[in-house]
Amino acid sequence: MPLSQNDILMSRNCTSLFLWCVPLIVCVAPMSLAVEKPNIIVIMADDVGYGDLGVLGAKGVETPHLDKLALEGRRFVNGYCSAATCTPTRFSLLTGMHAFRQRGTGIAPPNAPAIIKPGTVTMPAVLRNAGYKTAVVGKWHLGLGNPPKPDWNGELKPGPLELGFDYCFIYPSTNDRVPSVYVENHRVRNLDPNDPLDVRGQELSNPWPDVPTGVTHRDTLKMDWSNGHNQTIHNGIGRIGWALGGKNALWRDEDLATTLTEKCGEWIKANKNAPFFLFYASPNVHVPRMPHERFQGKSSMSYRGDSLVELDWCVGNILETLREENVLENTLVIFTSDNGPVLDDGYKDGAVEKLGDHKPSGILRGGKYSPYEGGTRIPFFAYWKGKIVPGISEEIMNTIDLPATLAALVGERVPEGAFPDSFALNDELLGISGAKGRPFNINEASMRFGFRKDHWKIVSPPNAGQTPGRNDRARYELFNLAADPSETTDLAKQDPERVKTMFEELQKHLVPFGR
Ligand SMILES: [Ca+2]
Repeated sequence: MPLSQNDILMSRNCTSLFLWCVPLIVCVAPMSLAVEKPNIIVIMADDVGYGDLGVLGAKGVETPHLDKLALEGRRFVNGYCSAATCTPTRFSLLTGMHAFRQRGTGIAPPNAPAIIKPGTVTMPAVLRNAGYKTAVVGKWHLGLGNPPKPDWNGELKPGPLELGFDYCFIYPSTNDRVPSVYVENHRVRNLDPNDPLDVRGQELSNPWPDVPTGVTHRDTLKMDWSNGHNQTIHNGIGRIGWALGGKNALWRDEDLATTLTEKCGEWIKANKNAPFFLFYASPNVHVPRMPHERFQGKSSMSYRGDSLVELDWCVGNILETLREENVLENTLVIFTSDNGPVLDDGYKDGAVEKLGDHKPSGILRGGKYSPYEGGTRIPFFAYWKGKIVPGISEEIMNTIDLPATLAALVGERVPEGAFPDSFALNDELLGISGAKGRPFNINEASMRFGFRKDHWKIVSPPNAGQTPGRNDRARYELFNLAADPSETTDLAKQDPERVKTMFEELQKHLVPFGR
C-alpha cells in the first residue's frame, strides 16, 4: 500500500521536532498508522560486469538464481554504479554524494581510517530513523577508526555502527589486502589478546624480515601473483600490505562467501519482525578468487567463473532464507555491482586463459578502472515479489541514487543538504508507469570522467590532472550510445558544439571539486 498523505505529513512533522541525528524512537509511526515499509536488501557484488551473468549472456557459467531474480524483477539495462573502482562507489552508495567531492576517497589502503566523515548523513541512518533495523555484512573498504590508523586490538570506531548500521560483520578492506579478519561491530572477531594483530602500510618494505613474503617464498604459494600482491602471505596467497599476529582471527578465503551468507541468514532471522535493511557487500568476484571447494571447477572459466557460481549460490541462499522465514513477499531485493569486470587483477588464476567466448562487459567497452561504459554500467536488478512487475527499464539509474530512492520509498525525510547527488527514483525502481530515471549520469574512473545525457556521452582524456578536462576540451571524446553502444567511434570532431555544451554542463557538476 502506498504512503498516504497523512502518513507522510506525520513522518515529516514528527521528524522536524527533533534533532535529526537523535534516535527517533518516539517518531516511529505506531503500528496502527504503519506505512508499508518493506524489508530492503541491497546486494553489491564486487567486480561483476555487464555480461557476467547468464541472463546477460554469460558463456561458460550458469547463474540460475540471479537470472530468476532478474527475470522476475526489473532489470535496469542502463543501470550504473558511480565509479569504476570499489571505495568511491561504496562511499557514494552510503552518502548519496559523488566521491570526487571529497579527497581521500580513492582505493583505501589496509590501514585507512574512516573515510566517511562523522556527521555525514548516510542511507542506513535515514532508514534507521524510519524504524529499520540495519546491518552491513561483507566487504567494507571505507576505513575504520580515527587517524592515523585503526586500533586493530582495541575498539574500531568510528565505523559502520557510527554511520547508521545497528550491526556489522565485515572484513575491513578488500580480500587481497591485509588484514584477513572479520570485524564484528567494534572488534576484530576471535582475536586472542595474547596474539595482537599488527598491520602496516603497503608502501613499506617488510617490517619483519624473518617472515616469508610473496617474493621470498613465491614457490610455496597456492595461487601465484602477476603483479603486486606479494607482501604478506596468508592462506598460501600473497596480499597487499603487511600483517602479523592475530592468527586466531584469520579467515580462509574459501570460507569467506559462505560465512558471510550464513551471517546474512542469521541476521535476517533475528530481525524478520522489524522492517530491516541489509547491505550485503559480497566478496565475489574480487581477487584473489578462491571460491569454496564445492564450487571449484563448476564453470569452464577457472576460479573467476567458479566465483560467479558461488555468488549465485549466495544470492539463492539469501532468497531461500527469506522464503523460509515468510518474508520474501515483503522484501525488496536490489542486486548490483561496485564496478565493471577485470580478468587479471594481480593473480595468475586462469581468468584470462580460460575465458573462452565469455565477454565480462558484454558489448560494452572497458571494465574496472575505465571511464567507458564497461567500467560502471553493471548488472542492476530490483526484485520484489508481487510488487515489482517483471520487465526491463531503459531509464538511467545509478547506485548513488539508492539513498534518496530508498528514503522516498519508505516515506522518510532526508535532511537538507544530505544525499546531494542522489535522485529519488522510487517510482522508476518499482516500475510505476510514466516514471523517469535520472536526467544525466556521471561516472568516475580515478581522475577521468564520463558524462552521459540521453544517449550522448563525453569521456574526459587521461592524465587530466586535478581539475579534469578544464583546459583541454579538445581532448574529450564523444559517443552516440544509441548507434554505437560499444563506444567505438569518437564523434567529437564531427560535433564540437555538442562536446562544448556537455563539457560545460559537466564542469558545473564537478564543482566543488576536491574538497
Ligand atoms: Ca570492486
